[in-house]
Amino acid sequence: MKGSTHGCFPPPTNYFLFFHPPDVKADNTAFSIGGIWSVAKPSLVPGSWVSVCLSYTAQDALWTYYTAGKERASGTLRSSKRKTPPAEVAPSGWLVVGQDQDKFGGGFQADQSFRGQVARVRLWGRVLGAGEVAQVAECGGGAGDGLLPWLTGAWTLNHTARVIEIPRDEICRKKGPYRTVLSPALPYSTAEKQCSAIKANLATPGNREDSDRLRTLVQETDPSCYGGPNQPLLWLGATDEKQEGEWVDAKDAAMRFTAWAAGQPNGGRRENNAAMTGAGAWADVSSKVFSYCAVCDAADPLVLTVLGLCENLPHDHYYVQESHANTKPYFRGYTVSNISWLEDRWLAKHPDSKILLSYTPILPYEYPFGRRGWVVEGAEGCGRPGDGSLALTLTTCSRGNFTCDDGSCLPMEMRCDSQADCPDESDENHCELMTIPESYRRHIPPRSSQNDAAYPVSLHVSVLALEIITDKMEIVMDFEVTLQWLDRRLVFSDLNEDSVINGLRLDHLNRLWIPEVSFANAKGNAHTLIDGETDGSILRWGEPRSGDSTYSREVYFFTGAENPIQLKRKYSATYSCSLNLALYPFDTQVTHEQVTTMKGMNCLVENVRSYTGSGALACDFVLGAVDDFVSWGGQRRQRGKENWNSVGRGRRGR
Ligand SMILES: [Ca+2]
Ligand SMILES: [Ca+2]
Ligand SMILES: [Ca+2]
Repeated sequence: MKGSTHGCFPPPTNYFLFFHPPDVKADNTAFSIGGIWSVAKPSLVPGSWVSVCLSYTAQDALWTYYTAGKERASGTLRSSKRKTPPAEVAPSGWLVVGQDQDKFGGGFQADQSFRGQVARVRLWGRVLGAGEVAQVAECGGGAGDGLLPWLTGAWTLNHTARVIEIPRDEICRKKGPYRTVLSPALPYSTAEKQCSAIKANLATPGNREDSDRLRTLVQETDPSCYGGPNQPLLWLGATDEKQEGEWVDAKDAAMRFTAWAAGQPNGGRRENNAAMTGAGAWADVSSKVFSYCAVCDAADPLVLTVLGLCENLPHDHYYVQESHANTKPYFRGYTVSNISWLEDRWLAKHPDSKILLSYTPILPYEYPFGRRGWVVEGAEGCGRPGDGSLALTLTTCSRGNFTCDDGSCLPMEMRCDSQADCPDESDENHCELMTIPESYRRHIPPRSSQNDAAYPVSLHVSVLALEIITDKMEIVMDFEVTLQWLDRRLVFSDLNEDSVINGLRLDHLNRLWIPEVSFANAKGNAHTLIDGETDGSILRWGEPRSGDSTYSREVYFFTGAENPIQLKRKYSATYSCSLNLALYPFDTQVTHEQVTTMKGMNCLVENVRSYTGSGALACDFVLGAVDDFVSWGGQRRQRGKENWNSVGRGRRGR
């Protein structure tokens, strides 16, 4: 099977269905038997032939899913409604390939069809063993043809489906290496980087035959690489950089085959890389001086995902390197578009669309892998007026990874964590942290939900120091106020587990609604402040949601409904004390720190009781048990007590 499907869940008339529906997570393959659905993964590698096998026994409802001859998933097919497994399949019926039938033997829709190639579909009347499945995957005949052999003439063709001849070797050939030619001549370090950006290594031939194939591939792809039989043609992955005289390939494996020209290697510590001549002989050369063509070898086909294509662009999001054309790799989209090189630029074309995307590299050997500025012709960028350019990312990185501008991949956790991890440090660029919608009004407090008028804010006061000025009967208190609240109007991006890294700048804070708290019985006008001393941050409490492929950078979004804003600031306030300190320290007296909310916080007061000092603050104090006087929509969250406890009862110690 080779290609991709677009379809929808069918009515229950189909006894057996097996496909890759777009409404199931993209990595999964779905199937149903007798109307009961299940999902298996991983799915197919797009653009390359893969054997797919599903086995099922009606007695115990056991299924096993194989791709490329290996077991990938298994399970039992039962539904919550129907405890019994589906009945055995009834005699007579239709076997439809590439479509789900909406009615018996028909009701086909072109936009729900499989797009790609299918070969050697067979059905067996028994469950094949794992060994047999592996044999079938390699086009071996051990399992026989089963109930239904693959007869190309036996099928009725609908719509645009047609029969093509595919050489058996193309389906059954041993996989890899998948080769990508880099040309024209380029420096060694650039070639190495380009290969690594597509999860490949600089090629080193494994035997004489392979050496000839490599040479022919380069010469045929770009004749300009060939300078004559005795001139270097391409870089090899072979190096003795680490240990002089000990040559290894690009994966650090010992050489299985070498073809040194007479007298080579001879460069000692000055020449630590190998190049192959037009005649296939090797020489050690310096990586710093020369430029040659190169070939990247990968175990899997080169599949590129394009990020940043906005919705009005028809181009495919996935491309597979199918061949080489015009001296460069040629990428075919899952449906009909392609990415190819023409004269001096890379073009992404869709045959049915006048919209052309192009990228013109500064240096002719630069590839569009990674994040690049593309020009949009025939349409205004992403629909924004005057926007004819677009940042597109062509990436080989898998889900959960971030693509650096140069194409290398990092775990998403390294994105915006204040440490440069990409070779070009691009993981720390464009760390937006927060999106404030245009409709945001900072004088309007957030709401906890549609029906809820009141809004909870957590207030935590932590006393840092107390000084008693006996002659004035005053207490000077140093304390830290922590406020936490949720603002569901906001969206945060790429939050870090360490909230220090999610720090909000003053200009952020000045655009947000901020609760204000005053220290009512302190002397003077004492209240919370937003200034350079205020420490604002976002706490990552919720699960991330991945941005879709219209974003040119992989992004994790966090909703303001789950991830609170936190403000911390230290204050010093003077309280007039009505204590009689004559007997101090031999008695117990009580004073209050009064905290009230003010200014635009009438909605708060319902849920946040003002703290009126239910416990005493001690002069030589002990901070004791605490009150939880705040709840988030009625649900207290356990995030470590210290975050939630107010300054509590202090007891005068002795
Ligand atoms: Ca050397
Ligand atoms: Ca040499
Ligand atoms: Ca980083």
